[in-house]
Amino acid sequence: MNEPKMFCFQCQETAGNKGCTICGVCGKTADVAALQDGLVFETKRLAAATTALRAAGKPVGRDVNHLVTVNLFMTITNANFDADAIRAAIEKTKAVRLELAPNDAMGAKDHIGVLATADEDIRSLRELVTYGLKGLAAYSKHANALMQDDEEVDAFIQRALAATLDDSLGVDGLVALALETGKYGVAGMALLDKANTDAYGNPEITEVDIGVRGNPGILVSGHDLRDLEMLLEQTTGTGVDVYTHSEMLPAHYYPAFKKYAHFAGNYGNAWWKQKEEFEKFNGPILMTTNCVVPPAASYKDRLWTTGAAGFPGCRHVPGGCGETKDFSALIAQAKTCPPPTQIETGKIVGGFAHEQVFALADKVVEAVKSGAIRKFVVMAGCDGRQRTREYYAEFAKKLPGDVVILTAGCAKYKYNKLGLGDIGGIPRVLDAGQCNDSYSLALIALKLKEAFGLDDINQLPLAFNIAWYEQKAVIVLLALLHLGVKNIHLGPTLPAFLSPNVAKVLVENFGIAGIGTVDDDIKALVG
Ligand code: SF4
Ligand code: SF3
Repeated sequence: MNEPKMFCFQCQETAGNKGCTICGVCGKTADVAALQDGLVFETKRLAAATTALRAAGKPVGRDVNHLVTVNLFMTITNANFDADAIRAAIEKTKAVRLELAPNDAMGAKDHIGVLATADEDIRSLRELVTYGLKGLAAYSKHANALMQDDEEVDAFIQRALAATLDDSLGVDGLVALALETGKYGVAGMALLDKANTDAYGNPEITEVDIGVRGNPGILVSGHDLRDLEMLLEQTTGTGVDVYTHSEMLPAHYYPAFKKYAHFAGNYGNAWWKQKEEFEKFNGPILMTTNCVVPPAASYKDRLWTTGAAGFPGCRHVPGGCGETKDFSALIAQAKTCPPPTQIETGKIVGGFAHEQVFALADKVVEAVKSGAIRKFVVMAGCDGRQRTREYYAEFAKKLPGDVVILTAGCAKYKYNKLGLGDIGGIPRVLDAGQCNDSYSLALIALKLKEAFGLDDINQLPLAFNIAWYEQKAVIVLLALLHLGVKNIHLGPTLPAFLSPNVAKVLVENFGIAGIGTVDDDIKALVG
């Protein structure tokens, strides 16, 4: 067999559900894959140095913590395709490590890339931890952008990264580390929830327009609310409207953004439809994070990146935590563009994060007690382009009318426009927000547990049918496992990075299962 040009199996779309070996299904080239492997390794090496410093009672600066989180974020699926940006991050990381630990003599070559670990179970667990940490780093980075940090989370990210280079750590130690990653996943999502709600208020029930207005517009995608805020401020009074795309939709639910009259609505759907939708949007598009699809030439000069996102040939708006980014060039471009072409009309409703649902708790509990609501199904997670994901639209359509869907993340686009109705005024699709707002769903479940006087979250009339795609879903999954949630169905395929033995551990201890047919799964999950 020929040597693979690259090896990556971190996302759900990995080739043949085994691994991308020639180029990424996502569009990542072998060169960029090698650079990302190098950046992950250099970041782990820096983490080993900072972990040693902490063990010696020495402090580690916030800028070093932020470097670790941004580096990991850059290697998440569909975040950064820009070889130069990744190369620069590698050089910066090396320089910081040499400053902190001039005598670090670790052999590099043995640790770079997934296949450097020969034993498939150790490899599987190291990658499970690494991908969970990538997701956690992404969420930390968003909190950092709002000037909130949790030193314990950062110290854990670095300790766990270092542990994935530790050859003395066997299967049991790595399983424990994966579960501990889930614990810090909860802490990381709590940090981000606090950062978002401190800055922008608690999400509230909101109708979001999905049509267009007559002005030129800027479309903002990704997950970074601080970037959106700066853009809204800088576009005020310019005659340019701002629309959200994909994971930025939940920004409309926050009270603080409602004051911007030019915050026009949500345009389009989940990330994978961006080629046709960005073409039709006509104006500039700002990608604040993943998911970036390699752009068509027709709109490449309108695609801008910022933060951890990047694409070669697309302009990047610089700026770190606490700095004000300058979006004037993007705004100037918008003014020269025609208004967006309408692709949909109507409204969608969301904003069912924890405080809003707590305010409705009596109504919800009453509906369950009276039998009006039979069950809740958590269908949070990611959307994707594979046909097999039609399963989730079908599943939502075929769910009995007395079942409520709790969602977060871009998975919702498979069913949030189906008009699934309501139960006594409670919509059948309750959208808490972005994938990180799965934390809200966990708080809602804990609140229901309390309201019903149960000892165990698994006794609730609640089932989990989660769709995953990239590494943020991995940290959400590990967080749910840490909270004691059992019998999660995960699809459309189980991760390729789970070796048969590691998958067995998850099945036996947590009842994790894949998906089957829609009818069988509805029977199994809601009876
Ligand atoms: Fe393949 Fe996914 Fe890795 Fe891209 S991120 S190279 S699609 S496994
Ligand atoms: Fe979506 Fe990329 Fe995961 Fe944040 S935008 S949920 S896939």
